[in-house]
Amino acid sequence: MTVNINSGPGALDVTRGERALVIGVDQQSRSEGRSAGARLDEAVGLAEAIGIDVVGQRTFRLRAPRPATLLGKGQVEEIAGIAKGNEAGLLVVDAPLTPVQQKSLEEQVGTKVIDRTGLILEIFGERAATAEGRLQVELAHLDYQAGRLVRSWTHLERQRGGFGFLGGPGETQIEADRRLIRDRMARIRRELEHVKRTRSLHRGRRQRAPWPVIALVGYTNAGKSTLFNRMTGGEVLAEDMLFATLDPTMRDVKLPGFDKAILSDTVGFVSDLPTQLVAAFRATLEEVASADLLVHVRDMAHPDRDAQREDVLGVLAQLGVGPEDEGAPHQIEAWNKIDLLPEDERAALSTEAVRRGDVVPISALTGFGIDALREKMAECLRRDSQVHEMRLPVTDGGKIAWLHARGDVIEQQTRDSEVHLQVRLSPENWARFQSL
Ligand SMILES: Nc1nc2c(ncn2[C@@H]2O[C@H](COP(=O)(O)OP(=O)(O)OP(=O)(O)O)[C@@H](O)[C@H]2O)c(=O)[nH]1
Ligand SMILES: [Mg+2]
Repeated sequence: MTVNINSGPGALDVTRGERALVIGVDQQSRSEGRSAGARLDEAVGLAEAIGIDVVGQRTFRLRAPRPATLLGKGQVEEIAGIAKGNEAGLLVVDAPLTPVQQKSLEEQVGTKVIDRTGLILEIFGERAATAEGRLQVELAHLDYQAGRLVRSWTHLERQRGGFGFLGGPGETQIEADRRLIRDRMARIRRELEHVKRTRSLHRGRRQRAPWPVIALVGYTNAGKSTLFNRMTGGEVLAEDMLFATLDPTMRDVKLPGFDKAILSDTVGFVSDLPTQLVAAFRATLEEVASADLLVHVRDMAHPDRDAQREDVLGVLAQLGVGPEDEGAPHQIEAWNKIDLLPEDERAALSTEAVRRGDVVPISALTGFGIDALREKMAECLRRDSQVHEMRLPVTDGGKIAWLHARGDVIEQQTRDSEVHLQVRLSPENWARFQSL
């Protein structure tokens, strides 16, 4: 039996357990710094993340992309043969397809076809857990779908669960679908506005919380959740599955010299993230923007680790928290999974890390380097800090407690009804303190 993964209007009709072929496209221009094999594995991982049964996978080399089908004629015939032989009902193409290419491939291969963007949207559609996340994903889905509504495509739209009824007299199916999509998008935007307003109220309250916040960011499957669990004793889902985490989670973390700090686990990034989804990320990643420190967790055993790093920095920049953005949190890198590397490479990375100073090699799995990472986090939170002298009325217990939590209290004396303090504070915290 097949179950519809998405039943909302954004659904692309991919079904769990569906037998599928995953096709990689090796194009010179798109493969910079990546191995075709690792890329194909990732696409298979994405498909498996929503329960698609991958019955065949293969990368095709592309010399000159054909406008009609992207792939060459012989290649399309070959794929059709493989699909038939494996009784596949779905073809996943790990590349962006134009609506026309998608339609031609569906006809010539004889299966449904989705591209990488469609696949990622499916995953997010299935996983989004918060009201806001669901709305953002639905919006992205509709936006993607609207672009796919092309003339002469009506029969397919119906098949894939278009809105399925005609509008007024003389209105074509496509026009009706377009209008419905537009209306629905407008409604979602209004709902989102409302959710956002509510959230910023909550956030206003949280921002006054005196604890420093550290956010883990990184490519999907890099080990963020494993590290989060190790450092906080938490039990979030950490699995060898792409996009295991979609909603941010926060928990207390122990850091040397800090009464309390908060660690935030976040959704992973992936290359060629659909632009429609970046907005969805922005919403879930507001925690990241308001964090005091970002720890970029990297899978150092991955063949594409450098390309992945670029992807992550690219998305962070789109979110306005790239290393160059003004007011963005400090960033360090945690070089994870070094237990998987041979001894000599591990040694080389350790030397490099010492030289750079903003990097800590770790293994979230074995616990190697975690204490050093705690030290580094604490050091960064204290960086640029200055000692401030102040006097507060003894009755101001809230502010005094705040200073103890956020800063490093070097000296404290009570004279008459005043408390004299010497406190080391980061510039951010000093600014916060003044607005308390
Ligand atoms: N060998 C090894 N495996 C690790 C290490 N850290 C994490 N893993 C494995 O990597 C896989 C992914 O780990 P997660 O913690 O779920 O990764 P994530 O970054 O949270 O991934 P998403 O939530 O999907 O973005 C799991 O199978 C982990 O067991 C490590 O240091 N060494
Ligand atoms: Mg995770």
